[in-house]
Amino acid sequence: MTKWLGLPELASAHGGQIDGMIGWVHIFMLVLFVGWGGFFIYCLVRFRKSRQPVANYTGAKSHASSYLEGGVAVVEAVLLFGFAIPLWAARVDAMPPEREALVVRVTAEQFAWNIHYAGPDGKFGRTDLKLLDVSSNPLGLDRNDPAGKDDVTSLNQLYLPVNKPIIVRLRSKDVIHSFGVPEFRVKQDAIPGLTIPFWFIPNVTTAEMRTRTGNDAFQYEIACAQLCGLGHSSMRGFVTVQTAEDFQKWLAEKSKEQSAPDPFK
Ligand SMILES: [Cu+2]
Repeated sequence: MTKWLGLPELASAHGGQIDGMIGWVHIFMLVLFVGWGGFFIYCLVRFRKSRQPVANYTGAKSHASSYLEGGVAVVEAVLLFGFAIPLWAARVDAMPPEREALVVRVTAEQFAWNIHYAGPDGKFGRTDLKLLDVSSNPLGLDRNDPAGKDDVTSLNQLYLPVNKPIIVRLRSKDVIHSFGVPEFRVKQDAIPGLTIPFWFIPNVTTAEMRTRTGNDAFQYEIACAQLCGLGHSSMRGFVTVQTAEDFQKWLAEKSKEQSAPDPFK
């Protein structure tokens, strides 16, 4: 229904509702625009100088415009209470249970996205500021913690399984950033000092999207949606949506690779 708005391709379960909302707001604003525009032109003609040489200090006596404004307020209230607030509540209150979802920690920093998976054991390892090293351990992950041995970290590469609820726990190391993936209809600010959870269900794999768009190089992109400094425009991450099997394989491989002792140390 919202193809006419030129929105990006849709690749998440809840995205249709957001598009519907955007569509209705546009339709309603178009009606308002035409209505008020017409009224304006009517006034220009009706109250032109040749017809109305002397100003009338009493003004309009009918209540038509008050009723019209009342009607507009009612439609706006319906948009707000009927569509926007229920949609927002469903996104924010109804988090899926963690055992049915994949939990990923995403930590934004100038100018990169640090991704952290709990690994096959499903438990995040301890992180400690003292272990933080900008180049080798940007999250300060303690590999000696039993829960942290199999954890997987990556830079700017977010891998996700298709059709599974994803809970992202979003943080920032420095300034305000914003995690935005237009195809998922997801955008959330990262605020220093807070961990903000949000969730979505990606429902189109990267491979499917490449066929759908006819673009073999298609990539879902995490665009930082808050101007966060000089390197803001280069703060790009990529999301690869895979089948559940491919994702498990990827996670197991990375976990093995990263838990092996570093041969260069
Ligand atoms: Cu940023």
